[in-house]
Amino acid sequence: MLAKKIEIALNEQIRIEAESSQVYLSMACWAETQGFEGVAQFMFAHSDEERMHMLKLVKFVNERGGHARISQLAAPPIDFGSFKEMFQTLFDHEVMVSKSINDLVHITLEERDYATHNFLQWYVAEQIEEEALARNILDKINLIGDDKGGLYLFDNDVKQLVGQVSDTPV
Ligand code: OFO
Repeated sequence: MLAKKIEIALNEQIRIEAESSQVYLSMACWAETQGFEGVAQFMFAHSDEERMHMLKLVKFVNERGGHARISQLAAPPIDFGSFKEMFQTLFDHEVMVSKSINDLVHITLEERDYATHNFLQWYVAEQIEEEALARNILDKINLIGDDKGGLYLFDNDVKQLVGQVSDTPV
């Protein structure tokens, strides 16, 4: 049985994962309207992945006797300025999510809920991967700057990452 404090914190994480999915969906739409198919595919896949992160939490909460609450979500940005700004936003977002997961893990230790603590280790590992991937992309785009040819090649490169994102087990 979940302690109320844990249930509330997990529900908060459910909202964060759902909002992540919306943010990446909006990024996908922006990239698609700019003609960057590779980046768009990457973002659509990433959006799906975030939804899976959310669903995994939803199922866990309900299975442990809690009630997963599906809440209203904040609207994501619609314009991202440039690819550099967009990937910076993505990186900052993942850092925020990692902090939120860490806070959640901390609460489980305070409450001595070792089952939830164990369950959350998957998210801890996932955040390490997601931050590394975002940092990697950001480094590349910082090298390219505004060079059109470079951005074209970058778009193709990012397409290769789509499998990597969607292969993540949930
Ligand atoms: Fe759910 O990992 Fe990104 O946000």
